[in-house]
Amino acid sequence: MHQTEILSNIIEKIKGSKKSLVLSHLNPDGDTLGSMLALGAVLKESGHVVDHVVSDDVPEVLKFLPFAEYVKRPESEGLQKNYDLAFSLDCGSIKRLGSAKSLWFNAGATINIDHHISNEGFGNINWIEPEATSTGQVVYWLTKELKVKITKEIATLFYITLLTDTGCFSNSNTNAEAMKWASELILLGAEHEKVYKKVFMEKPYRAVKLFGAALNNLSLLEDGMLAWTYVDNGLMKSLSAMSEDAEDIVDYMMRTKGVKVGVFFRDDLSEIKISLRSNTNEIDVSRIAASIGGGGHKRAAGANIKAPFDEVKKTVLDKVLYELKSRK
Ligand SMILES: [Mn+2]
Repeated sequence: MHQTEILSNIIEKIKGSKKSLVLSHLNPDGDTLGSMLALGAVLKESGHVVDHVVSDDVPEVLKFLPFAEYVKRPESEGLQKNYDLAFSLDCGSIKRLGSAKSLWFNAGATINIDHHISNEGFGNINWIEPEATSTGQVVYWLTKELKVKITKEIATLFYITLLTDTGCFSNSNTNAEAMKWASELILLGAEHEKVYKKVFMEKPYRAVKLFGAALNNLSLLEDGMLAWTYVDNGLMKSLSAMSEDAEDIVDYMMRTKGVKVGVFFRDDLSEIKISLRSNTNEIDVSRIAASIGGGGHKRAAGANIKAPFDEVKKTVLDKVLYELKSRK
């Protein structure tokens, strides 16, 4: 199922190298961090010296992840220089690497591993598997091929990529393959109960309050097929909320009966962050996101726009309404 030639190229690169850099995307989630930390451990096991770099902070709810203590910022002291290899995990576009971009460009070879259909192919080697449940699953295939032992910690990291990217086994990518993989990981010792509890059942109070405020702002359009809401910077500030606290709001909106598309806006003063979700294969939100400079998957995508909120709101909602109307 995976692309054998690309895979053997990557294996060859890994075998011929010693110093590696592994990178997650801005505003890191369970998939990008889980796949980066798992790959870091696998490369170490293959004899590499590895640096783990993210341009944003690791969200509080993900700090418990095995090896999360290794994560550094691009500007941190003590990073190696002249990497043989740089790996980008779960980043659809080079922009998503943030200020780690300069480290990426200085590496001997760059390897882009992802499952976003919209991936721009910005690496020397690009291994993009849109059918993979998570980027973590692509790293899992690589690990198997490298014949590195999957420890309990690595299995737990893979499990979190699966759990978060399937929306706790509820999204359209929750198929027999995903369930089979979950079973394999649990047999390998993945701490599945702990992961679920830590990520989903220990939200900070401020995040739960933010959730409530966002749901209070919820509106429906187009006979209830479009749900949208927003939070502004004033609200975020009054709750001392952080961007990570707003992560799940858009997914929760999609529980509304009859909703086909959900849009969530967050105005953080410097720009408007837009999250898009689709409940139906008829509407591909990655195309809508791409038309405003973002990207993602068919059913989950996003973009950031520097423009006044009312303008952005109108542009995005009009695009979604157009899609909904043309499919009636
Ligand atoms: Mn992902």
